[in-house]
Amino acid sequence: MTTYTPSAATSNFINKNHLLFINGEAVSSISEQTIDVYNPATAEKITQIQAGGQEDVNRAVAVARKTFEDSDWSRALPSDRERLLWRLADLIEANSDELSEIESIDNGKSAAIAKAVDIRLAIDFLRYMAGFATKIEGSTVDVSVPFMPGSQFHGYTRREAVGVVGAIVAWNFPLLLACWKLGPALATGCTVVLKPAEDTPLTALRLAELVMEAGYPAGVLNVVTGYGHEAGAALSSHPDVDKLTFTGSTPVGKMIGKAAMDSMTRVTLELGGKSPTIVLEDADLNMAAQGAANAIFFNQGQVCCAGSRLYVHKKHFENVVADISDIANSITLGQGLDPSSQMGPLVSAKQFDRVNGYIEQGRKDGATITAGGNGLNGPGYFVKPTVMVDLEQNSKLIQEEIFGPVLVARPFDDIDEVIRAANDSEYGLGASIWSNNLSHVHRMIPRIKSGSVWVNCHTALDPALPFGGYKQSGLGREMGSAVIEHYTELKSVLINI
Ligand code: TXE
Repeated sequence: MTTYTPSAATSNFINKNHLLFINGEAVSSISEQTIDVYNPATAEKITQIQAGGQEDVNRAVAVARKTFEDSDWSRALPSDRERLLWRLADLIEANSDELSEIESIDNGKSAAIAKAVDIRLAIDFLRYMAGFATKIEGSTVDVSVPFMPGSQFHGYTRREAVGVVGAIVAWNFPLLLACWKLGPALATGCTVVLKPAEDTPLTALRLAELVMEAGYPAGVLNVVTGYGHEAGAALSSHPDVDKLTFTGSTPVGKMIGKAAMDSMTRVTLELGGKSPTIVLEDADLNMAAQGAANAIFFNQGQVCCAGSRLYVHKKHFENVVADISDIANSITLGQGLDPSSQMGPLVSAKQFDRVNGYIEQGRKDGATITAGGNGLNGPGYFVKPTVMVDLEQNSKLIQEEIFGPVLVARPFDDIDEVIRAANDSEYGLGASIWSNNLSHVHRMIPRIKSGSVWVNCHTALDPALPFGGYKQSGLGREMGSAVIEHYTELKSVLINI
């Protein structure tokens, strides 16, 4: 197996003694327990992190509370918050080679793709959020309190930072997801306790260093690494957290939502998906086949809005499936630091077993496999891009989130049928329609129950467009101006003049 050597900066960072990051300082966890971190391309241990627990979360939340209530940060002007966020985005950009290498070694994804997509989107989003720091507005409201006749009033609303934010994120886009939480928190003046996924904690720790370098006061961003059932559960049930924001699985999202309600903590959840890719009769078929392949195989299929169900008009079904299968067979699997690698390994042994388990289930259910259909023998957690047909709409592989490079395709006859099939899911995160018939497309968009609908593209994200789920795909929205509402409280003011 070829060994790819990262830059000296990346190696130096990975080889550091990784501690928690609280109040601007690297500190040991109280228990001093650690968690091993692996490179999923080689299954080798690369470093270890602290296994933070309840007491560490208590420390971090106390610091975040103090910093929110009484510090230079609590007195920062909106223009200060804007300037700092720009500086942070600039620092991420200046360090994007290192960050993408760390992400690649920790998560398995291609470093080149991480730089072009994950890190690029994080930078653009922070810059977009920086602009909001100076544009947080309430409104004046004409009021006439009916039971106080004769009085005159001045009524208005203000938006105020929600306070201490507890952010728990998944491992599929570690830095980007952290920035999706951090951006609106820092634009509005909140403080943050971030719990990265135990599988991919490293870029969050590097981000904490960059936050300090950008000039943020200590205590604005605190990072507690650790297991979900320990550090994550402690953060989600902490009574002094004002808002929780989570990206991860739907079952854990529900647990976090329930814990949040015990102390009426505000909560937004970005959860799983089973997004349909719909190819209509009139679509540009080459574009649709390439687009459908990208929709499922990008990031090894570990994308919450991955196009994991493909519905193709019956006239083109066999051709489109054959084209996607050819594309799948041509994808080069390899280590993320290998510049020729187009697809890396899955993030962990757990995900490797899970995805292979689904492929086996598909076989048992009578699927015909037209590409892939197995994992590679180790080391590393590589699964071949896989395409399956001949499964029923109610089969597990069509209904459950696999979170790997596995596409299941079905033919359809007419638009009503495909809309019924597309909506026949407990999830509702994304959907794409491939067509050049504007009238069909515009009539379909309102009928599809998902937070995003893409036309002739899939998983195309822009900081200005909100992102989030219908149904069991979540609550609330990330990005866009909509996210500001989730990081602020709305206060009504009425003055008897
Ligand atoms: O997710 P978890 P897992 C889906 C996807 C995947 C499956 C399992 O289908 O195959 O979930 O992945 C923290 N209290 N998605 O098990 O457990 C955990 O430490 C508080 C879709 O890795 O949800 C990590 O930081 N926090 C998803 C984060 O939750 C807890 C992305 C996500 O881990 C916790 C990831 C608890 N009790 C997985 N238990 C998407 N929306 O894209 C765990 N965590």
